[in-house]
Amino acid sequence: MPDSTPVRVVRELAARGYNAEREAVTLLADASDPDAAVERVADAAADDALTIAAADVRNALAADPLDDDALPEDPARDGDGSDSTPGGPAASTAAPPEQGEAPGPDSVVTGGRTPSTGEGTPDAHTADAETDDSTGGDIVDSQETASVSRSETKGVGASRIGSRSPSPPTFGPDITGDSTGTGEYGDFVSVFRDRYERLSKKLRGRVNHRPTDALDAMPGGSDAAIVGMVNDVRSTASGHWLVELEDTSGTFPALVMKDRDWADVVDELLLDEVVAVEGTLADDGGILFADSVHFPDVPRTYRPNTADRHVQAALVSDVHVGSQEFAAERWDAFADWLHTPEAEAVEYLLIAGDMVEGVGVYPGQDEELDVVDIYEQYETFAERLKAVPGDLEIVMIPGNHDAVRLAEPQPAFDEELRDIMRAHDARIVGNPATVTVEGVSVLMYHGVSLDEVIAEHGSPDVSYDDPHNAMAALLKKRHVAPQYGGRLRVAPEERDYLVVDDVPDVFHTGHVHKLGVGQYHNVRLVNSGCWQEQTAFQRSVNIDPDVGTAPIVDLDTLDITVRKF
Ligand code: D5M
Ligand code: FE
Ligand code: ZN
Repeated sequence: MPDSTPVRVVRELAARGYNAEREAVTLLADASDPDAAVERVADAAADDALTIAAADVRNALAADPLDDDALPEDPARDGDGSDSTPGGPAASTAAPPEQGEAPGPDSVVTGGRTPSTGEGTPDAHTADAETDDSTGGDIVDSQETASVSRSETKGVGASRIGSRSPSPPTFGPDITGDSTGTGEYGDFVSVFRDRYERLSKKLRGRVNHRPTDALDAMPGGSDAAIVGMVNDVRSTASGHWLVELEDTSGTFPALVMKDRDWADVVDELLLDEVVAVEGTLADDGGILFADSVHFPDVPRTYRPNTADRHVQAALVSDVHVGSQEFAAERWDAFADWLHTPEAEAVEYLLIAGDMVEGVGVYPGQDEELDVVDIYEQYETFAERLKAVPGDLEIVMIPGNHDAVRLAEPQPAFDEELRDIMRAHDARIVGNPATVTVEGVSVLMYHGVSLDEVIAEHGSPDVSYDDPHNAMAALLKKRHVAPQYGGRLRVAPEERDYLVVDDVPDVFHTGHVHKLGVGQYHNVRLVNSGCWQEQTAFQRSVNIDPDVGTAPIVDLDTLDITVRKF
């Protein structure tokens, strides 16, 4: 019997219009002739029944004891040798992930549903980025369990399993439809002024700050504090650090002495972020000797919101449809898994950008395109989306490969693209966006700034292997893309949409194609991997992508299980 028996059982029942309890599916799948057993149970079910319960299966199969073919097989009895082995991959399809369940070669299952820091869990322990307790990033290999034939899964809403009833998500403000930028100098002034005002507010209560132009008039030796945007960081001839801060009235230098035990905080600084520096003015004024540096940060005691029922969200990104490296089989396995009882609590699918490979994104990219027309890429993506159950709520933001402006904040897909992707009625919003599902707020940001943070951040823990540590650094700065210039393009707007005004419960990014799961001051961090195998460019710079990973967040506990397809 093929490994996909439970999946087939689910489909057979769905085709007859029934949902099924998990245990019912297990019983049917374990029957020696599951097809006959499904037939029997369906015949016995009341016409108006919606869900097949385990008891229904037992009753129906017990009703005709003479035909023991359809009864669940005794594991001790000699079978035909090809049946699913209880506890093996097929039998586990309909069971929740458990410790010790046979994972794939590079998969790790740690700690079930309880948060844990068990081995193999992405570790988030850096002093610099201060990510604390990693959540249980349980990794479960779903490749075998979800491998069912494609022909069985066509069509939106093909599955009624689990009768998902997601509530409509709500959204915070994003740039879509509100872009005011004309690209002129004045717009840059206003976006930075807005950033400064909103982030300095978070710091003003914590230090007794003065505007920079008032510092000049203060007597030397006074205690003073500045709340400013980092304008420049350079080392002095004697190895100290000079940090130039800018506020709305001017600039002022702060000196961080190299022998202070917190001096390495300078390594964390990015240009254009807003910080507070406290210290003492030099005797002859003109410079502040720093005693401490403060970030807008997330309170350590932040208590995230949780859903009041058991419901889950799958967090993915970087699908890259249209690339020759698009991992079609893995994506299909994921879509198929969403149809199984195991995935019945997954009611939301959040996609954090790079739906398609795009055209002309990087030099030489056209040589690796499978679909060369951008609209056809979205059409192909839309087809892939149709394999996902129709009763999921889907939320999408664009990424740097998508057909919207590259500069951040990025507006949502335009009408033409929405029309192409209209299957599922996905919620289509800008990048970044805050979406609230079941009371849990998720900050979705594609993640282009992560490249910059990883390159610039002084701590070796902030790396492509641990992208969640770079995410923690962004939360600490309360800005998803602090550094203007470089690789990241920021659009001048009246408002800085990249400021993280409210602390999210979950922060979801993608872009770097690496899996990262962690926690920062109780905010769950998820960088979701990708659905594109290694490209030639990535090979040349040794990027080893995490392909086919789908972190699943329990919205009621915020525990995270990573599914591998
Ligand atoms: O980006 C995937 C990751 O790979 C991200 O960390 C950027 C990096 N990348 C990929 N291609 C290039 C080129 N050509 N130059 C620089 N960095 C690159 P994605 O946005 O999915 O392509
Ligand atoms: Fe990508
Ligand atoms: Zn990207």
